Amino acid sequence: MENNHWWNNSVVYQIYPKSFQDTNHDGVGDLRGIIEHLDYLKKLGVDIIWLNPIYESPQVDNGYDISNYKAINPTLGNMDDFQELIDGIHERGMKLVMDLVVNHTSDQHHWFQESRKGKDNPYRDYYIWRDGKDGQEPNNWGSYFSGAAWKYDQQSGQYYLHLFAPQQPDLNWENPKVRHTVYDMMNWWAAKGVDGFRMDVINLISKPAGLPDAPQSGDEKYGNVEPLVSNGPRIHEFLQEMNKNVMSKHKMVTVGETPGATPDDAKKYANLDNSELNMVFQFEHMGLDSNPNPALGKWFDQKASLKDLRANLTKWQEKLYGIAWNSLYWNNHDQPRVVSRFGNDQTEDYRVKSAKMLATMMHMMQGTPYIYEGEEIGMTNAYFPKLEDYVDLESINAYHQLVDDQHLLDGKTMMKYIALHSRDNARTPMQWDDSEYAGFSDHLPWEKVNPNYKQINVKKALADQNSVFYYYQKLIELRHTLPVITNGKYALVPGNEDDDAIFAYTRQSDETTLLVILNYTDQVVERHYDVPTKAKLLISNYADDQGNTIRPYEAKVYQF
Ligand code: TEU
Ligand code: CA
Repeated sequence: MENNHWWNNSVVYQIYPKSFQDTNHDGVGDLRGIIEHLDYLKKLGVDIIWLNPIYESPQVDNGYDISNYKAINPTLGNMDDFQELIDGIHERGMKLVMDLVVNHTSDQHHWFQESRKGKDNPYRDYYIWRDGKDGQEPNNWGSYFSGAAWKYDQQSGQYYLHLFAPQQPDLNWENPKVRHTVYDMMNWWAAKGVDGFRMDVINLISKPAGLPDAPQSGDEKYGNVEPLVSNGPRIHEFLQEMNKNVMSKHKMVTVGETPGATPDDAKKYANLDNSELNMVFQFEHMGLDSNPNPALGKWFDQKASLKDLRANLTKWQEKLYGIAWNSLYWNNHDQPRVVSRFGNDQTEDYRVKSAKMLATMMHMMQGTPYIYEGEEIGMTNAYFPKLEDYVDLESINAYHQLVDDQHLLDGKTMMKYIALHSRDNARTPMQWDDSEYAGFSDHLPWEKVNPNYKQINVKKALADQNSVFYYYQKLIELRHTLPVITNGKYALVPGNEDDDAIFAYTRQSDETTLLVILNYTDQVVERHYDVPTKAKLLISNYADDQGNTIRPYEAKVYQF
């Protein structure tokens, strides 16, 4: 099975613009800061750059609350900077993917400002308004950011739906005007040269008819909306319509963010027939270390076991093969740092080795790999100790709901969980060098710098041939030069299913086979694999190969 789209053997680099590079001394990253580092990204070898939202926004949720879809946030730059950025990307043979946030807008968007004026305003039906039930919210839905998903609006006497913050009202996709306005806006950006979109929570846009109550269990204060609103009744119709109106007219790449999507859902969203999206971000492997109590959600301190991780990644590789296309990721702006979460950041040696091992695990699979800024130098969680150190509303709201309001956790335990799982771990400034503020800015940054920036930074990584950076560079180069990484069939090595320490899989094409051997632990183990004598060691994170003896966090890939 050949996968021939321009993006099939591409690697994506995700930039969180606010935290990448500040150039105008205000402590906030900006578009000119990205322009300054395009040669760095070219050196790494990535093909596509995805930017988190750079549109006009009051920044209640760092740009995921958009007040004007066709304007650049002035803190980040202007349209001329944007043009220079996109030209700079294209001149270097790379592509640009923008974030598309159309499940909701900001409450400052003029559509919502109009909508709340009253029931007969022409924009009323752009959003989801309902009467209360017995003096309460219209249903039991809880918001992703704690509290109810409904807010009562005094001015117009009804509640509006917000699956995220109250300042992020949900758009009404049942209204064809909303849909076609979105398609026009997408075509407007495409005309500016944008090469694709990452679609924020795109599988939440079709709400179930009648908006029934959501499942609610035990300690949960509100119903859990995700099983109810994800993959809703008209979602495939909407995406096919979008595809006809937008994607089919351009050489675009699209990735949908789809919490709650299973492989069967992904087969529809990301089918190779190109009728909807090109791929989706699924969340199953991101949920393996969640709390067993649903009321506590992701707040927990246990590591995912190798058994669960291997079974999950294997399921996605096998189920989508020949039918749909996978995205491959460990990190993004919502997730803790991979080396701290699935690897080991306790010693410098283990940090480097485990970062490379986890990179190998993902980058040898079938799909499109995404690298999140700083992952390529092995940046770690920040482990900030105090609630005041955190900026993100998700962590702060969750603390107040679970500790102060519901008394489900004591403050100390919650702070431990936040240190491990807060989204702020991903959003600390990029560590460029060992100067004050890590070379990110010469002004106090909007979000604190990780205190380990003197040890972990780009300058150091570029000066060390054994750094995590050069390992990622090599993985990217292998993907570009070996078609088996794009097209080969994935299989677990027989007998590996129950191994507590080693993950071993193969990728096979008519011409060649890759054997990937990964030690997920800090233990030395002995394993025998049939490696033909003519096999070549393609890449490894140790200086030598000790055959059947596999050292802590060792990763090796043979080709034969
Ligand atoms: O995230 C959607 C989403 O699923 C998150 O709420 C996720 O569950 C959570 O962040 C995990 O801790 C997208 C964006 O990636 C996120 O940054 C936005 O805050 C959110 O949508 C609302 O737009
Ligand atoms: Ca700035």
